[in-house]
Amino acid sequence: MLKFFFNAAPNPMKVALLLEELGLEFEPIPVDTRKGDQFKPEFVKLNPNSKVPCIVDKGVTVFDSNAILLYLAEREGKFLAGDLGTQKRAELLSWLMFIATGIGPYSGQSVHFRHAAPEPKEYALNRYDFEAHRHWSILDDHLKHNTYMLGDEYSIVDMAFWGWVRMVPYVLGLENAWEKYPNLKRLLDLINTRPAAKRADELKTKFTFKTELDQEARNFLFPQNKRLKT
Ligand SMILES: N[C@@H](CCC(=O)N[C@@H](CS)C(=O)NCC(=O)O)C(=O)O
Repeated sequence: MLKFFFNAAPNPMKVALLLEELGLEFEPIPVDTRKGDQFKPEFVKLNPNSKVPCIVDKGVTVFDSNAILLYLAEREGKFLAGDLGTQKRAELLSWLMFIATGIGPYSGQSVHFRHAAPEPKEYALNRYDFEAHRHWSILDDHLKHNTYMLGDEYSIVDMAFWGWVRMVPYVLGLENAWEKYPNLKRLLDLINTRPAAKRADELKTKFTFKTELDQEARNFLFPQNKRLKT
């Protein structure tokens, strides 16, 4: 059976949604990153990047969330919104990579500098907050004229979007984020009506993950801090 290594963070949640949408049978395997499970040798053999998500299925290992979305959607021939060589295919690749290389990293750094980094952090926070807003504004504008990310058809790009968009108020530190970005909220609400989204969301409730961001968790999540002078 397909093994799904995950936690409740945005990148694994994209894959949880696709697995549920495809109706594939899978074994969820929790990776508690605040306890350092991502660095266990047996996990690093599967994902040398020591991050979730990762899947192993039929002898094939895939890591990195958007790679997994593309791999499974192509294998199953679903949620791709168009055939190879079409304009829709080009849009799918463009938006999928935009989410992978823009939305994810800038939102992640915005969270880090807003909620976890020590002072002084004004310069870094300003940069990542600015870039997170810039990336989310592009999606909000795009969604003014499109029901889903690729127009009328629900695809893996919407699933990649769903993983992160749920975090937008936290990413931007804005309780009223949805007033600023109503089109993001509209698509979030639309995806949330899907039974697969409910099931994906419920997955984390079946396991207990460490929630405290204590020194042990910080050492695992922010290993770069070892290099700082104390
Ligand atoms: N590019 C990777 C990023 C994966 C990633 O950053 N995963 C986070 C959870 S969303 C993680 O494993 N964090 C634990 C750590 O950094 O040690 C992907 O899209 O899968």
